[in-house]
Amino acid sequence: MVENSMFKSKNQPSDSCGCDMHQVICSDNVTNIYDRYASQQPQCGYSSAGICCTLCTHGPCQITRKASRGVCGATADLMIARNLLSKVSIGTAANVYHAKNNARTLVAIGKGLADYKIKEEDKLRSIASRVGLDNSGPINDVALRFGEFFLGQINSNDYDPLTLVKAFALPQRLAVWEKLDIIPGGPGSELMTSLTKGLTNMDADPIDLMLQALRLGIVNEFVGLFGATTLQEIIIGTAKPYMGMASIGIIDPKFVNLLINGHQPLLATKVMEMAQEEEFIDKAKSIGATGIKFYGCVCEGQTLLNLGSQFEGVYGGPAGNLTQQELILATGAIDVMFFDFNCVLPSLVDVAKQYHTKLISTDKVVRQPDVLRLEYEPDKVKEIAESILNEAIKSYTQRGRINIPLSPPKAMAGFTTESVLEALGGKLDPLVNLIADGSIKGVCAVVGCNTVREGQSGAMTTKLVQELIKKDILIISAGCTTNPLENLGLLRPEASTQAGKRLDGVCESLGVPPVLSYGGCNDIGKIVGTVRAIAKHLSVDIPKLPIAVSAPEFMEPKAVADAFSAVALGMMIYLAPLPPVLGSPLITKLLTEDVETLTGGKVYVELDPIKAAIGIEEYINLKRSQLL
Ligand code: XCC
Repeated sequence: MVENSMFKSKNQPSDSCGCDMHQVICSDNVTNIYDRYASQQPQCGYSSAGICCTLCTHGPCQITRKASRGVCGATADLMIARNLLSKVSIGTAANVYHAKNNARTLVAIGKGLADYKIKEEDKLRSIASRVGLDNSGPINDVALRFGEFFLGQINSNDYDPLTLVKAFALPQRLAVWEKLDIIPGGPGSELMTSLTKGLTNMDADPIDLMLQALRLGIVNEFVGLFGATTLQEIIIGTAKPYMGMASIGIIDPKFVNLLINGHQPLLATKVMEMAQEEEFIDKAKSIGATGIKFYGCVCEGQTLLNLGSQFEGVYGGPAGNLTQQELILATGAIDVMFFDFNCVLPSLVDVAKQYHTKLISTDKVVRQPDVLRLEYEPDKVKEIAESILNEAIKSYTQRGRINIPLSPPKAMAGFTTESVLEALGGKLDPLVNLIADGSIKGVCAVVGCNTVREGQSGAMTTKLVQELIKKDILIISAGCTTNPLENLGLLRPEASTQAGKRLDGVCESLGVPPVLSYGGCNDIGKIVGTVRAIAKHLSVDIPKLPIAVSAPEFMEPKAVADAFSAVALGMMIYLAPLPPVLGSPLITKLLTEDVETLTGGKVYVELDPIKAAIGIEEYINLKRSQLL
């Protein structure tokens, strides 16, 4: 690969495929996330500590040695609490939006308007009866009833406690939330209240703002993440263990190639289904391609790998995460990239032009100037899918230079509460016994994004995971964090030799890797499902379990909302990089210590992955000693 003077930043991809492609994109003088990060240095210290406010025209204000308050009188505590609540609001809104699209699809299926068949009938009937609906009769009638019920929950008032929360939360959790008065009502209404509280000179009580953030955390889990995962599974199927491939190296230039990006795979599964029809295979062959293939980017790539067994030979695997999005296009071998939700870098329009890729937006919330819009509507999936395939076939003929790095690693994915149970003979007892006898010391979820901050870009995630598995702590991953773990081969069953002896023994006997991928970041909802099942099985509340959560390279508002969900659920969540709260000793202490006395959950921050692994192990050991 060509050395280039632009290839100068210290913050490079942590994997060799990414490094190679970074050199390519730099040699081509094309904008990319690594170089833009370097150009932004040094970044603002006030914002990093959370002590700035741009809400009104008295400002912008910063808290400094000579100014302990903004012009309006807001303290650092208030600025930080208000900013945090605003991030939790954005993140919760986004997850609920995703859930709403799934519920709309259920309604359309129920009315016979959408070209989908319910794949998980039992699951749908079971959740319908949990919320008190009639679950008998034709399955499409149940889909209509549940879909309309779910949309009704989204639009309900914030003074009526949500049925979804009352039906699915553990009774012990409900009691904790009742005491704190944070059992939420409808998401739309709760979000309106939250944003109103965040107005200038409105709610000036940092503690009240943080309680509202916890309330949104509950909405985020029981409407956003639940709707994004469970409703999706009902429509397109539940994941099953599957051995696939990952990394940028999976792209096969002989095929017409489509990159799927986002979080909402309903449309993508339909496009992949149609790509297998003779009509499209013939069209691809007529222009000299071997066939049509799909790859995933960001979380949808991981979610689709989990459904890999349904798309054998069509879905090539997850090519990369957000930090690699531009690098994937720089291969020159992606003919169409279609995206349905975050994360889509705003720079893509320019990058795509350089490498011939045709961009297509498939949801009204993702728009870029001059990008073709074929927006998802449940009753139009077939015609949208057809147009996407035709665009890809057209674009294939426009290719220029191709640059594909190294051979890709294998990756086993497709885990979920059901498949973990299946691997253990259909019962939770074996898992509980393995934890009780120390073969598995505990479980740590490793979720969320990767950032391009120096020392991160996957490096932080992989170091943390390598340390944790050495300590016999089983990893469940979800989100873009899975990508660097795949690139390092940690999702292969053979990777268990890198784990401690006891965990290695468990993985070997079950034929699974020490990192179990649950899919994309929305699939965090499925991780919570597993945790809830274990707690229920043991008849204890969630904070009693030797289970921790970590987001070692968290990046954006959905992750902040997820962090508040974890704290509300009573779990410790480890975060890096530093969340923008350190300018307020009050909020820092509240989130890292005091909240534990309220919900049983807390935030743990540590920038060194080795020390972080020790901290997580100590937490797990403490929970073990209290439980066993
Ligand atoms: Fe975006 Fe989920 Fe984060 Fe990946 S993991 S960088 S949000 S795509 Ni949520």
